[in-house]
Amino acid sequence: MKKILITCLTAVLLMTLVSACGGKNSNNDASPAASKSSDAGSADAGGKKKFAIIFKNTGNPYGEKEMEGYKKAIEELGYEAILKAPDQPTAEAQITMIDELISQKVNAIAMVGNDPDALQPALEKAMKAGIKVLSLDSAVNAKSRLVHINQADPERIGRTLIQGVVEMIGGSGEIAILSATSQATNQNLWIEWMKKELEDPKYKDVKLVKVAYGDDLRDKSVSEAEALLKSYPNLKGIIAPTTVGIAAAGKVLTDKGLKGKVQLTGLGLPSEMAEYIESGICPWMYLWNPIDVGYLAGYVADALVNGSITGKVGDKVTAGTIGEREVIQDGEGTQIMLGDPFKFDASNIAEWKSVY
Ligand code: RAM
Repeated sequence: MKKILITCLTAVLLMTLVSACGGKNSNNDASPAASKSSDAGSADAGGKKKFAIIFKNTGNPYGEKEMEGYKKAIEELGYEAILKAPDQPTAEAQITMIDELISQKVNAIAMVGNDPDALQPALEKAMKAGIKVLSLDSAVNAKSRLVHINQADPERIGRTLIQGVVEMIGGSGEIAILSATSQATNQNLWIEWMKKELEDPKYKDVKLVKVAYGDDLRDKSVSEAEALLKSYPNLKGIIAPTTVGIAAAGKVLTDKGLKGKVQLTGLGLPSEMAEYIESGICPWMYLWNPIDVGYLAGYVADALVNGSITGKVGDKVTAGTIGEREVIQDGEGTQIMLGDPFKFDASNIAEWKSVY
């Protein structure tokens, strides 16, 4: 118990992620009454406000946690949450869902984009209809949203993952990346930073041989991991910046008995990765709390709908148990940052695997 408390406390200090410890914090001062005071909302003025979220695709436990956090926030505020995700992680499938939500006259749509640009016409149509649009986790371009909810600093994620795998492989050798889809904004941004980090001459003996795409589908990620091992027999390390990819790679490396021969790191859910961290297949990995990403998005969606923010730099939102966050610049658009990523290894994974 003491250990759990210490872990939680450390995590709170490091990440300011209060709800990561699973605690039901009572200092929820984002008053639903205040939120309901001005209705800048779209059509459904009379009934309960509807807040939608569209994740990348179904069958991803990370996505389920993110949507769970969004729902929690929206229900705390007294509104209705609509959770959606297509079977396949494509922009086309998300566009169909956006059109349905426009017809349903929802008040807000929170997008986890399968493409940075392809959703623009549909999301602009939604905004013209009075719907407040934001993105989270995987951004849509600045014209397609009012603000983006970013889980953590992309530069830090990309650079840290390269530093991690290089340490694991002892400073030299071939490495590969097993990503989600080739259009995923979040993974592509992290990969850009990984490549920038690799430009440092200190990595002259490290070679990135391939970026493979498992599309955040379990089976495809498994076969892409197998293909990497086959095509690159000297491969020494895999970075999977996706929870689906890293779990698939963990299984493949375990099944093939490659512990210690091919190293694995990336971004993983503690609940799915505990066995591979405990066995040493994946010495350590990183993530943030996906529930908190969704929860923050829920409070920001409400602030956009009730008109207390517009999504411009300097706007402030008090997000329930997470506390206050400020809107900052993000290229041509704006964003709100959740916090720092958290490192999971053999020393702390046991405490975290039941949390998310
Ligand atoms: C997968 C998804 C998600 C990403 C995590 C790390 O679950 O691609 O968008 O943030 O991995």
